[in-house]
Amino acid sequence: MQELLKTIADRVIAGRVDAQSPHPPELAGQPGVKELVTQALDQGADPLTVLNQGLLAGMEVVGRQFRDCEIFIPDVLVACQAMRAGADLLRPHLREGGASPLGKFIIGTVKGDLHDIGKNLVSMMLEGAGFEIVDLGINVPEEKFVEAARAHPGVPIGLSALLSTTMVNMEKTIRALRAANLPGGVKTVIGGAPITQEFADQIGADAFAPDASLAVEAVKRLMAA
Ligand code: B12
Repeated sequence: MQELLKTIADRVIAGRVDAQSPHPPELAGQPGVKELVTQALDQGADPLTVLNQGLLAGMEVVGRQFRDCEIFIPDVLVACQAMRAGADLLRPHLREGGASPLGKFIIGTVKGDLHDIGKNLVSMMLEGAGFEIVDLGINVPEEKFVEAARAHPGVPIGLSALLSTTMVNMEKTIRALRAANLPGGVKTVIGGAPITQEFADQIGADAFAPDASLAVEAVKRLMAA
């Protein structure tokens, strides 16, 4: 199984979605992430292990190579496509069988920021834990968060940011939510690669989680508080 998980990570890095995909030419005819994830699930692999040790392990390498300028935006985009194809297959398996909705959760990537893989993973894990997700998408302005909070009273809100230049928009969003003075207030949880607990405290977010699994716990804690 370890070998298969490693191959899944390698195929994410190579951006190979499936066996029919023309990219990359040197892997023509070879299985892609879709076939390999299906194979792992058929062999009884734990979906969370496939996510963490296959798909996310691959994305970690992609992140490092992008940072070190070894690969460029088009390479990152094909890797993201492969990662998404695998995540789509895992989604139904991550759902707790027939769990009744625990409540809703609003989530979006803040203004100026187009990164959505982390946000989508957090959504997927929360969905799996029994939450109904209201996904506002990417590049979400403060007003849209406020509008959603008004439409879904008492529902906690998750903010995602991946850029140091857009982290500041988390603070603006939290301020706008407070200024809207909604009955019962609004609880916020934030996350994204550059986000820390210290930053969350500094901007007055109610919670922070460094990854999708801990996000589920953080949201459950927020709702119980
Ligand atoms: C993929 C990627 C892209 C893709 C995005 C595709 C997409 N649909 O998302 C593309 C190619 C479009 C892109 C563009 C850019 N990117 Co980019 N990108 C990345 C990369 C390689 C991976 C990010 C990722 O998806 N990681 C995998 C996911 C699973 O991890 P994650 O997002 O951190 O999410 C986890 C946690 O953080 C947490 N989490 C995330 N959100 C939330 C929300 C809540 C509520 C909670 C609780 C938790 C939580 O849980 C998630 C799951 O465990 C990172 C490198 C890195 N190491 O992060 C750079 C990176 C983020 N990008 C970077 C840059 C600079 C850019 C560009 C400016 C590049 C350019 N010159 O144009 C543009 C900006 C575009 C924009 N306006 O947003 C920099 C940011 C540097 C900085 N400190 O600001 C990074 C760090 C790369 C680098 N080292 O230079 N990028």
